[in-house]
Amino acid sequence: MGILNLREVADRINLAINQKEKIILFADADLDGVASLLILQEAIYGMGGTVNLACFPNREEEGYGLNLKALGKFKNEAPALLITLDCGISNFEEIKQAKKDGFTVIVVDHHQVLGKVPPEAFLVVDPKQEGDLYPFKNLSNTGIVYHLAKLVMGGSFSNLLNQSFLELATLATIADMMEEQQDNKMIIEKGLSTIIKTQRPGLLAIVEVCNSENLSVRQVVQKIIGVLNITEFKKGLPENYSLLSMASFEEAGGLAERLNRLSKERYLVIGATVAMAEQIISEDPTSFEKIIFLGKDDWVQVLTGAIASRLCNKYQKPTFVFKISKEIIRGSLRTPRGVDGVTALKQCHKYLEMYGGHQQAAGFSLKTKNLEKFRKCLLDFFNQ
Ligand SMILES: [Mn+2]
Repeated sequence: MGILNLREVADRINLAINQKEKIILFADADLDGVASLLILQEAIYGMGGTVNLACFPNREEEGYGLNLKALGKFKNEAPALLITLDCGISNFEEIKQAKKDGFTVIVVDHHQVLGKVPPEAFLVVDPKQEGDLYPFKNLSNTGIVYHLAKLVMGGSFSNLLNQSFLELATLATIADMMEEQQDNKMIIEKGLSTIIKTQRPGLLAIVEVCNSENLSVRQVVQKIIGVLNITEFKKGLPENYSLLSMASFEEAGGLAERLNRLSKERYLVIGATVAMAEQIISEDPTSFEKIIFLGKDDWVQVLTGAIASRLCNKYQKPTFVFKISKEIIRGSLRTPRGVDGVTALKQCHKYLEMYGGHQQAAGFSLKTKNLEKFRKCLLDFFNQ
């Protein structure tokens, strides 16, 4: 049994290519989203089609997923096929709006389904949705798109492309911390076998920056992910995407060096923020007995996931880390193994604007005025 709706989505994309419909791809800006978009884009080009717009939400400004601000920006492109990648499964309102605007929306996501799939979406692919009989549920989004690309390209899918896509899927699977079993294990084994000598110029440039004699392939890949998984935007595009889509190795070299420097700075900021959080927790341990719930107005929103991960590892408690601004708060949640964070968010969703993710790693946003109510609700939930 294949992944539910995957064949239908591939057929719909081929129809759009043949009828020269506009195609817009909208993906999360982390490595899984970026790799998903790259693969689908290259498959569409491989079939003689065009991607009219490749978009990524800037998390600092737009938060996670499809959002009304982004929709406003490309509203004039309708009618078009709008495909969300590594996001979309919880964008009920936004997809409703997109449909109203004249878009045919397809969701390709791997995050938890919040009860139902967005009803206004034309087609939804998500192995976690009801009725999906595909046995393996923990593919990265890029892993799903890899299968989609195969279906879109059919007989035109070359060995070279297959290997290149597997390299991207490998990076995404490890970056998203998907369990390395079954399908994922296979993807990673194949991807790692060629990644150091990759044909993709931008990836080769970052390999060169991260590689050194004493490191295993796996360690090099971990370094690459450290550099590429969180990203800065430049001219509206995340720089990891810019790098991985560059056609010349020479051009890519400079950007790879710069991203590597940026990531080192970023690790210093993460370290300093974690230290500050630990200080706050040690001064008032009773307030953090059940959950770690912490945010400041000068914390960097794109780093909240990494900060929450470290704190959750150390304290082994559900950990909520967020950046506070005047109107809206955005943040990340990490939970110890066996604790389902999405269910906690679902329980308190009336205080939230937006939430979603995986059991162990999720995101949320809320109005600043609801912060205390949200905290109380979480405490009630985790006190049960
Ligand atoms: Mn993902």
